Amino acid sequence: KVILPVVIATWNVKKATAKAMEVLQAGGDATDAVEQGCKIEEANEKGQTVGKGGLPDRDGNVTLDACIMDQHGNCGSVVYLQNITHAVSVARKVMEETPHVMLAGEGAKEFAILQGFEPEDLLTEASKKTWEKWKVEANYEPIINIENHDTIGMLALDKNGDISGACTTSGLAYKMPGRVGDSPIIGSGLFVDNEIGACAATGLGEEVIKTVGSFLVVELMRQGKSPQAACEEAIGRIVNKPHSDYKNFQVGYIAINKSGETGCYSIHQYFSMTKFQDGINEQIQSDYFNK
Ligand code: SD4
Repeated sequence: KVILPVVIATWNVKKATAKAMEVLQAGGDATDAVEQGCKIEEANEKGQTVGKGGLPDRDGNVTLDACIMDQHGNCGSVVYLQNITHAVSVARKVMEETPHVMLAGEGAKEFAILQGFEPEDLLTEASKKTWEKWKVEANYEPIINIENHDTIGMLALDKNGDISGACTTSGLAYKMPGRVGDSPIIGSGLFVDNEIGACAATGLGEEVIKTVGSFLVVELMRQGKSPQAACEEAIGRIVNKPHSDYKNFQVGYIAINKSGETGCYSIHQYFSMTKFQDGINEQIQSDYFNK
């Protein structure tokens, strides 16, 4: 028998999963849980890949991507959002208050301000220093350091058995201005199908988009695969491409199905998933392809 509720998230984000669990225990649904959980990382200035304090693009602009998807299949997303810390909450407002799914750039920011979000400078002193150091040797190549990732993707299965998910990131550090990754793209960085399960991705977004990774994982689960087997096959789609350059980038998936089974898998070592279930909030090291 499955013990509900369950929360999982990419990387080591125990404070975020604890917040999500607190929301669920207090009677909140899965959508409230993933939003509130993701907000913890967005507000954490020390995390340099999400929300405030996120590392900027190569010109020094912090631009955020986020999305959310609920148990009814509704979704909302913001891309290239500037000056608003809680991108995931703006994505939720797009889902709930507009007839659209995605808002980008200036339009997303104007919408957020109209909704009552306070604009602020997201480039912290620490991230500015890190960027300035990078600029000294900046060789305008995409930086694909496998340690340079900790986008938060979070999936929750609430006590009613409903699933929601959210994803939020400042994207790849020192990306080209205007670049958008997988995280706000429904089906790539996140996908939820309340009849089957859900998946979230982290890592080099371009590779996730090319294989529509999260949708793929959910469809594999629909065909009967466990969350673990589905994540492994989706990583296989990336690494088994002819001429795949997978040795030079990381991608990781987490997934949950309707029965509360979970899985995670990545290309390289050191990916992890945080899981909170039955009173235990733990970091689980992911198995990986490149051994
Ligand atoms: C992106 N997938 O923008 C994100 C980056 C990431 O952990 O996952 N970092 O491509």
